[in-house]
Amino acid sequence: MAAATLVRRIGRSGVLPLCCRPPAWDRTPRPPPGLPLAPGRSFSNNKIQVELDESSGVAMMKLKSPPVNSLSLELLTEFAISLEKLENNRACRGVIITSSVPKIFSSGLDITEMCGKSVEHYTEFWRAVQEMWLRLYGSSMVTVAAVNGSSPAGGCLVALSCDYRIMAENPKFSIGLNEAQLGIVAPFWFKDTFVNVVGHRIAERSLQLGSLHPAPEAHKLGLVDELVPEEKLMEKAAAVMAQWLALPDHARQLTKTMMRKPVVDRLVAHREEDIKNFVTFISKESIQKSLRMYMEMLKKRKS
Ligand code: CO8
Repeated sequence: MAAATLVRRIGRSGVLPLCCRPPAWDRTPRPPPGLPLAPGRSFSNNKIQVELDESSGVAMMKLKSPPVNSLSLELLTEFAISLEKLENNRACRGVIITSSVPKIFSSGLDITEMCGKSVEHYTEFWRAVQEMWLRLYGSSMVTVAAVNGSSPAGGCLVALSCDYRIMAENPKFSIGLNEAQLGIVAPFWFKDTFVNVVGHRIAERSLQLGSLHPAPEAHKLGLVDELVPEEKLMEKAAAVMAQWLALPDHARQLTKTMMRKPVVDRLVAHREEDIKNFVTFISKESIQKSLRMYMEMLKKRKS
């Protein structure tokens, strides 16, 4: 999607450009349960479907971008807009993120957005990746990832950024930050998010090896909190959500802020530098070659 189209898209959403607004914890806190709530809303676009159940205060966000839910500029933008709409809706207190594509949660960043494009495009793309993460990691809502398929790299980041991860117990589904396998390096805030979930040693080994962990191994490492049979995934996600929502919002939100703010602040403080680093790195011919070879390998694997 062209930059101008995206700007128009953001304009139509009625939501200010995300980079202009303060993080969730600098805004007015959500009202305690029991106070009158604004009307809820379900909405959908080309890439994401969101359904809000006003009685429970829980939204279901489904990624629906076949064949593999790769995080394109368009999907990332819709993702951030959807989160922002929910964040601003007082009826919504929690979000369950899942996929409507069978066997795939998300295949990570759309590699075609990082191949053979202009510096302007890389800049815009990376800003959108940052924005999605800032919105999700910094969300004041309870966020639960119902990982119903494979989830490499950026897909894993989405899951890691939630408060809780439940994965379908199918050993064919794998999850991890496999950037090293593509000849690229996970940025510091991917790494920070990973370390905060699994600890330094596991993150260090897994990142260096670019490991994709089958679901049972991911559970053993603490990368996902629970494994459940696929058919029980949504039921379990709803139960976990209810447990988290049983606490007073303000106490949970302030605790979340205390735990996550330093990591978010680090990216916010170095955002432009991070974009510059990405653009320089991804523009290198050697990196472009690695990405092209990786895409060819994916295609060959099929035939
Ligand atoms: N981006 C773009 N296209 C993709 C991606 C992707 N991430 N993943 C798959 N595709 C494409 C395939 O090329 C294929 O295209 P086509 O139909 O035209 O041949 C189509 O999607 C379907 O893919 P598969 O046939 O492989 O589908 P399967 O169901 O067999 O497998 C998988 C699904 C497991 C998701 C598999 O496609 C896979 O492993 N994909 C690669 C995932 C991956 O490695 N992602 C990493 C992306 S990089 C990232 O997220 C972080 C980058 C951080 C940047 C830091 C730089 C400084």
